[in-house]
Amino acid sequence: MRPDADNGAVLSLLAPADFDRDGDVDIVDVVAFHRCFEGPDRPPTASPCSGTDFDGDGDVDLVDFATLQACFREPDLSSAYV
Ligand SMILES: [Ca+2]
Ligand SMILES: [Ca+2]
Repeated sequence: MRPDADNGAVLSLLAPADFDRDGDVDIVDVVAFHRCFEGPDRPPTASPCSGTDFDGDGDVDLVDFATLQACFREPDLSSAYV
């Protein structure tokens, strides 16, 4: 799904895992997440990592990955996170 005036509300719901803001959650977003993945109780050292700590506990671990995984779809398909 691509940004346009008709689907702007849907895109705002996809935003948490759509790191490249192209309207889907695909392998490109997984690669962006992976750069920040450090495991439990270890803050990300890569940059930029804003938005990868989905549960807000200061790390990027498997709990955060579970959220990403729930949103993952093929390229150009909207996320299940709606
Ligand atoms: Ca994306
Ligand atoms: Ca986290």
